[in-house]
Amino acid sequence: MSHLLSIAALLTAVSFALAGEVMLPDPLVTNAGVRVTTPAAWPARRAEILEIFTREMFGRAPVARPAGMKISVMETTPGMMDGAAERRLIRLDWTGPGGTGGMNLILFVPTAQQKPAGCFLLICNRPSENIDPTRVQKSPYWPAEAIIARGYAAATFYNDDLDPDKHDEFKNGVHGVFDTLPRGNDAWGTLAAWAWGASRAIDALVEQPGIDAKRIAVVGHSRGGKTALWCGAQDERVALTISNNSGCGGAAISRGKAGENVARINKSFPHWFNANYKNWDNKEFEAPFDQHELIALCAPRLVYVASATEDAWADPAAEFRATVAATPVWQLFGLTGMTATAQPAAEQPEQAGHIGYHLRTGKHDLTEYDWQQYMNFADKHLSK
Ligand code: GTR
Repeated sequence: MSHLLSIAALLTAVSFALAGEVMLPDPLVTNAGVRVTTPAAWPARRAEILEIFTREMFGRAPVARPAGMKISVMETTPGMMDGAAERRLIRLDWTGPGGTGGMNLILFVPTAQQKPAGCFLLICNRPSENIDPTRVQKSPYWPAEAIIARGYAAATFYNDDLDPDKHDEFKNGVHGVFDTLPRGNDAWGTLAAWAWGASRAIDALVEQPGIDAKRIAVVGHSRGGKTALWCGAQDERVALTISNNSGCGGAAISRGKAGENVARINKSFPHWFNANYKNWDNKEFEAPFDQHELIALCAPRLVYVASATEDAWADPAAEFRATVAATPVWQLFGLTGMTATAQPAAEQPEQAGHIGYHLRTGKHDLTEYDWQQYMNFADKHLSK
């Protein structure tokens, strides 16, 4: 009987998927089945969802800000970018049971600013020439000059400083410094280590002169986009969380997803998520969570999701759907989340609500067009 029931449930889910209407877990219903109807009840429900994503997917960081972490401004250089910006090279150092570690943070602060500037922090998962602090090499992946020209500070770090992007059984990077052995099935993976690094970068940014600690945006592309979402989901200092082409394990709904799926991502990148996430290989429809709830963890703060037309591997439709499915949590606060119900056409950004979205023509990439949309959205919603 129960067998028949589960087949029936599966068929229902499949037919929903085929109709493009996937049944999703409701972010506003608690684990005990109680509906959340007031903003005051959201923090407790948020804590439940956060625990699910920690336990089942990204993993538990063994430490928050390490006691004794040192933040050092190694160098301050005025007159960069023809005088438009001051460059600060910042070093963070920490010690844990397994030794020492640290990260470098590159920061450009606009000089022509009356008030402290909002700041875009990029989690860089591309070779470090994309974030050249000398600005001899320029990349649309981090158009620091354009960010400064729009009155924002531009900060970035290289994800490899936290944990190299290869499966080494979690020996190097911050895992080697902080892990207690044996590692549990819920121990943090590599994306959680990068997200932790983004929060440490924010520790440094909030104490920088000329930076408005209330206007910090975290940006990531693809695997960095998944990371940005996990950082923004946990760290309430992030005013605006930006997912660029994050796809599977990021903004895209996993149930019925086209392109990459949970089993495939766990096989190709066994180090990205925790061991428990492998339990959901080919079981997306049974999981007690889906990716719209990762977005919902940021509510009522600002979120932006972007897709590209040729990025079928990420599934742009599934990325957009997640913004719609997360929207009831913003509505709980009397805010609008995603204002469109149908996926906007390419180059028709939807930016009226607290969740922004655009579809860009082209391939899987983070381009200057994407950056300009993020800054347009920040101009509208991140109060000056
Ligand atoms: C792909 C991976 C995606 C995405 C991408 C990237 O190989 O399957 O999930 O993260 O890499 O980071 O560019």
